[in-house]
Amino acid sequence: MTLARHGATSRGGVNRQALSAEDIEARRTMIGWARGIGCSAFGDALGNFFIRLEGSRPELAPVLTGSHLDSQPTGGKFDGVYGVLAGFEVLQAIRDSGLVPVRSVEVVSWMNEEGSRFAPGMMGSAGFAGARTLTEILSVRDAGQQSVAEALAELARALPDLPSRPLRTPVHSYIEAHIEQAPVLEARRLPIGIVTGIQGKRTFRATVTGEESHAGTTPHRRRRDALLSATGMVQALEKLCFDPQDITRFTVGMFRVEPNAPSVIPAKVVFSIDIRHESSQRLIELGDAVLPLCSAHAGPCDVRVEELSTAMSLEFPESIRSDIEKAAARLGLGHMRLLSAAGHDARYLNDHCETGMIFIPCLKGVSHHESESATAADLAAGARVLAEVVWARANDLP
Ligand code: HGY
Ligand code: MN
Ligand code: MN
Repeated sequence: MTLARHGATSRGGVNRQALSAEDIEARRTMIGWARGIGCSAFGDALGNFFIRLEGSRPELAPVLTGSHLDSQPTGGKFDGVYGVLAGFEVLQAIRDSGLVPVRSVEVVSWMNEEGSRFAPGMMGSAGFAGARTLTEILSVRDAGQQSVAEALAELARALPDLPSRPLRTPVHSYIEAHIEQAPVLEARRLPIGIVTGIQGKRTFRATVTGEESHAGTTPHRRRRDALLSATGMVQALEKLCFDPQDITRFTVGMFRVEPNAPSVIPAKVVFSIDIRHESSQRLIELGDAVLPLCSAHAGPCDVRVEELSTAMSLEFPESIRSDIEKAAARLGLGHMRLLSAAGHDARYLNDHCETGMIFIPCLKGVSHHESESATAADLAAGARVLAEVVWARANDLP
């Protein structure tokens, strides 16, 4: 609730864009908390933020947990933040126990998981794991044309004494706690989800170019109306992605018209395309059809389609899934295995170290919405399972 004040919206949600003033203030709050329990805090070249509890053998690869502090524009209080704070609770519990783990334990907040200010999302985790280069990330600009590099420079000015660490440092294992963002656990009245994997996702940006002209004097035959062409493309894509089993997920969430004036024929439309499917084969087929379909519906306009992210379906290793399952059983907490339909930073850590995720239910499965909520009992249950798994792995000797 304290962190939710950073970017609080009037309807009880959160708007805390990546590297915004609100994001910086949330980090400042956590630095204070970290130092309060004798832990250190540091960043890296991509604006990822870490809190470290030193183990008895600090030279060993640490166990990492966490998620993200940035939110969607009409986001909730729990998406991402829960994983960061559950991780912080683990550090506090270790401190309070007076025990010292062999491996250090770190809590991370990945930069720009949501991808709403800077597209694509998951920049911090992808860059940390080497799936994206620093150069390509730093050059991405937001709608106001500010680059990630410029936003990171503002972060550095705001938190000048935060030491920085290299990217791709060794990690023993990464466990992320997150709300499910779907209604399965709640419907089954189970507090714990053992996440088996993450469905695939391909995102694109389409730029449709026409020509601005006078709404009253330009005859239809002379128009190059970017909005009409763009809406034709969206309708065609919707038909392409429709499936009776309702497994495919197709979303156009961002649709920017320029010059966006009532009496000017739209000269340009930029829109996002987000396609997800648990079958990588189907995702490849659908994603490969995007450009031809947009071109076929361009009419008198031009269209450019850039693929921003390509991520196939993945499975987390059975070793960490069974650790989570055993911890839930030990704690007497109902649990089930399920696939994540939402994307998470754990996707990129999965290529860097042994990785797994713990889900807890959220109210009606609603997320990316200001009404997002979770119960204290479920939040605590997830943190306890996380603590069990993190503690065991932090004492797993090489
Ligand atoms: O889009 C996603 O799946 C993530 O919640 N940003
Ligand atoms: Mn999230
Ligand atoms: Mn999200």
